[in-house]
Amino acid sequence: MRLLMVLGVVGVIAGPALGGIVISEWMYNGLGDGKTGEYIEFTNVGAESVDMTGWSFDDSSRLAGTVSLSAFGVVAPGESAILTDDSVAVFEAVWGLDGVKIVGDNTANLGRSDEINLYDAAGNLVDRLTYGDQDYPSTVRTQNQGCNIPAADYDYTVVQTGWELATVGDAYGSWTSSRGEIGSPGQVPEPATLVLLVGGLVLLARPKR
Ligand SMILES: [Ca+2]
Ligand SMILES: [Ca+2]
Ligand SMILES: [Ca+2]
Repeated sequence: MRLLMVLGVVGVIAGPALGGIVISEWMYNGLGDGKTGEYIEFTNVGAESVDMTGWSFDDSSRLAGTVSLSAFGVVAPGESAILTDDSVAVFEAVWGLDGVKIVGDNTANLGRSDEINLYDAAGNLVDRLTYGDQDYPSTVRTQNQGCNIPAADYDYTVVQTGWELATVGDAYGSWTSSRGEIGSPGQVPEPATLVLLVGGLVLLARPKR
């Protein structure tokens, strides 16, 4: 009984997001015309597919339903999907992507200090990231460079010091877009790496369900 209670508490601390879709990378401004090219990467870090029909995004206004993510459809374990303010065609072209799920023309745009909110089909908050190098000193400013969130930190909802801007050839496989941005949209570490980094937390979170 005592063990179950301890495991339950740990599960709450680990947070519910670890079982499914998480925010895994973001870049608030890019090098497109009018500084477009921002993107948010969502990744299914769970063991089962997630149907994102009816899911939505909003920025700091925190309103479920603002930007539909239904077009992602079913996202497989380990798969990442992208929301951007570029058109889908432009984003695919500048990053050289093929086959990555992308929702384009995002109208709830990200600023230097802003928030990413992910809601499921019932309007429940699934994951959140509040960020801004002015509000949170010594944290990243993701202008023209993405920041991949370390897998061990997926449960955080506020930007952490120590998270790093993407550099070419980093552990996330980041590369340079044709416009000169650096990031790894649609790509996360190999599943084996994810298991090593998150495995312990997932195991601890499991008894909660
Ligand atoms: Ca922006
Ligand atoms: Ca998170
Ligand atoms: Ca990435």
